Amino acid sequence: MVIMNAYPITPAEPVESDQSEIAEWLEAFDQIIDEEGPIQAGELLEALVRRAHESGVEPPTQLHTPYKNTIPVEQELPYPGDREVERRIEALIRWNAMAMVHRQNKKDSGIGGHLATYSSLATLLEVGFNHFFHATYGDQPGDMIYFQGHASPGVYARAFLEGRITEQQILNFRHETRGEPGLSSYPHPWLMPDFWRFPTVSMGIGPINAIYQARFMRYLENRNLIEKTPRKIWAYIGDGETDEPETLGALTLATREKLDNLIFVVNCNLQRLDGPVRGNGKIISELEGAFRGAGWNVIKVIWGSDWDSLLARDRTGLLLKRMEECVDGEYQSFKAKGGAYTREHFFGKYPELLELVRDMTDQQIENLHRGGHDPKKVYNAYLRAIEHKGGPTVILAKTVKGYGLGSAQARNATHQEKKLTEEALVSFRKVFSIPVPDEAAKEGVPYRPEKETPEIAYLKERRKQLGGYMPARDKRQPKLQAPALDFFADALAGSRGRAVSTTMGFVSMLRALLKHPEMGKLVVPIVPDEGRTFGLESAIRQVGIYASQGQLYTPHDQDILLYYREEKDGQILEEGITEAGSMASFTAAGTAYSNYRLPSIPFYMYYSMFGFQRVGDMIWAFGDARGKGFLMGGTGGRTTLSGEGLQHCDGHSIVMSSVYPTCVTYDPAFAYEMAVIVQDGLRRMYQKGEDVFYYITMYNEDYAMPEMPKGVEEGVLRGIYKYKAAADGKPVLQLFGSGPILNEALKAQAILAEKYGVQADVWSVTSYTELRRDALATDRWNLLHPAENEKQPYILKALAGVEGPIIAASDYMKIVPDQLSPWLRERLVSLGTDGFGRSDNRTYLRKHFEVSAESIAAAALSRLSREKKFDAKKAQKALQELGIDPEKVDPAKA
Ligand SMILES: Cc1ncc(C[n+]2csc(CCOP(=O)(O)OP(=O)(O)O)c2C)c(N)n1
Ligand SMILES: [Mg+2]
Repeated sequence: MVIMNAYPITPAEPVESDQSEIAEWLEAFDQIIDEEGPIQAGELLEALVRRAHESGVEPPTQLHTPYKNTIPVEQELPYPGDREVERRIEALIRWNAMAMVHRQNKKDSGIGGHLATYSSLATLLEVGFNHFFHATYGDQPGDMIYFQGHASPGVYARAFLEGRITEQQILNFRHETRGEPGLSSYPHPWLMPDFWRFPTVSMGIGPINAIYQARFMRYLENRNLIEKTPRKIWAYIGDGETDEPETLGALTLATREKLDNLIFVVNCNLQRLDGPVRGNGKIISELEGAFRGAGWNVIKVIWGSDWDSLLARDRTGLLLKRMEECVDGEYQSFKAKGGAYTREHFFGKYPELLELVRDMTDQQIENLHRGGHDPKKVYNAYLRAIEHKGGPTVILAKTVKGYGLGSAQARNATHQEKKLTEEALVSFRKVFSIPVPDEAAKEGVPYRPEKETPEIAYLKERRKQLGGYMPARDKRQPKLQAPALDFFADALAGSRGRAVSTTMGFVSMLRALLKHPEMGKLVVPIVPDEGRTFGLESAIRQVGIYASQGQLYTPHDQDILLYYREEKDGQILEEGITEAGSMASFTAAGTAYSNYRLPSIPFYMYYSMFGFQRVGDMIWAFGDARGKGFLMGGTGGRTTLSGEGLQHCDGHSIVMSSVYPTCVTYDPAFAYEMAVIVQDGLRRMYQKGEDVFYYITMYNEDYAMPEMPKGVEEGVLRGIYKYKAAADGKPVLQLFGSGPILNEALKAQAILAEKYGVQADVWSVTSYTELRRDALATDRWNLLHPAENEKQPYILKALAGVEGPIIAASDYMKIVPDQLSPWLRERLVSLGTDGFGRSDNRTYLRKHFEVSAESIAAAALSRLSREKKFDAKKAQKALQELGIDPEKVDPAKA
């Protein structure tokens, strides 16, 4: 039996028990540790706990260990690096990180940047850079590092010393738009595509993405798409950041999946932006409980080596008691107020502790380091972490926010500190013995030694040993050949009268793609427990659900064809009910083309209501990361999803998707439109290498899917084409429809013609978003080229010579067609589903939201009458005939 987290258990406060008996037991236990070792001692404890349970004794739940380092001093290995040279390198990096922010704010006040985060993180990163972070394993990708976003100045400063970032870039930190190379504020692959890989600065996104990245790595390994190597994923996280639900929300997945390729390092500087993270408690202990409870291997690095001898001399345990009784608010004050204060208020509480530090000066007390600033402690923790088998590890490293920033250190305001006073600059230089010349020091300018000093040589050599510089992102685009459109022949042929939904149409296409000789294995279907909603059972049978352990049970439905099939090399990521987790998987799969040089093609199918509005920030980061793939918004439309009501019926995801610069949105009505769009998406993203991703709505209304008319492909992709012309060829009116509401427009066309003698064309609008983008780009070009012939946006070209007002209806909000108002002006009347949803059937919902065929016909007649093309009285009467109540409540407000 292997004990994952063998640790000494402090017995609960004895209640009137026999102290001497307890002492005897402890002595016996100590003997077992000495003679048999910690593993056996742990096994004994486990056996005792089991026996206690059997005997009805409730043993105390033990999620916390004493407030000291997890690794005992005697088990530490010596530091393998040259401590002195590494100290000087770190000092240079600290200097440049500080100088970069300081100078920029002197030059351009308010430009921002952070000094305090990196100053607490420096040693934690440097030990990694010098000894742990592998750039590559042969031709296999190496470790992946999620950097704390606000620490980016330190990461730049290192790259500057490595010679990868120029002085001009450093001087243009946060000056990105001046026609000269600059540096982005935070890790943004969009802005620095050969440097940053993982956007992390929106708190919580880094940690959850790191967990699912580690899982995705295993998925690729288990499916034999990449080699198994010892590569690790390191995520550096702020202690304040752990308040985000995304940070801690997926911890159990990491244990369940035994992700020993994952290491979290929490930079516990005890502060966030406004003040202490847990002034009245201890964040390290709280996190220890949370991670341990979730089954993680927890390594605490609380005290630096200079505490070792004090702890060794503390025979009574009083020092540990004092450490445990202090809350973080007090620990913060000790670092903010210095040695004398710490003597008085920390050690001074007990005369014995004062005695313990009697021979130390105040300065020496002030210099008692926290574990996260001690390379040897950090090194040992990292070593344990990478050697740990069977599950993820978290290192809880205690640090000081604003470490070394003089009067800013450990102050509540330190996070916002952007500039240092001259006095602080001098002190900074002194504390770290920064080897920069006087001039540079006084001015706070960046400094890179001109010639190859021992520091620079060492730094480069270490990185060479570890495979190369980091962070670095591979910009190359592995190219795939997209299948030709006729690969989706079934969808193009239509359903031959059978009523099916666009969702079913899509699932058939997905199943075909899964069989594609080259692309099939690269497809990654992702679903958050809605597979049956989308009719994925057949795909589950076809390629199986990924289960790292295989299927340990016989599924109860094994005897039916479409049973719940789990496989070690299953292809579907069935995530359970977590849209955030699914989005994180989508992110790992959608960026694998760069991270693993494996262009996996994710299709993430979900309830469209629980996408952009639920995990929108993660989608934003996906765009930043240059992610590719297909977001498939299922059960789309406020009136098409019947019965589910206000929290489910989506009439706005298309509005939200439109704000993501690299998101290409489509709202198709028919299976052949879906086929044209998906084929083109594969071509653009994976063949042409464009850094875009797709959002495509899918609906669950069944109707006959027509065969693709000739020559509509371009219109489908640009966003609009004429689907059904007026019968007599003389339309006075244009009807736009999207998704299933196109059918309502077609019915309205018939009503108008048959009952009112009004002829209309019907258009399928697959993307208002793309039409608007094209029109905006055309207008911009026209503005910038006044001397050249004006160009026409596609929407106006498509409508050239077309008469009459336009009634545009969709199952989304009116603002969706309104996107074209600048070009269609008063011609455009938008009908849409503004307002909270309801539970009812489609007929009633469409009536309520005024997007039914009758509502469209009524709007058309009303509009024509305003233009004096239809008698107003007749129009009013028509409303009545069509069952429209003019005094009905406005659904936007209902
Ligand atoms: C989602 C989100 N909310 C708020 C912020 C603004 N913010 C930036 S840093 C920060 C405090 C970070 O504290 P912590 O995680 O402890 O990191 P530290 O700087 O202390 O290392 C906040 C609130 C953000 N970046 N992301
Ligand atoms: Mg913090």
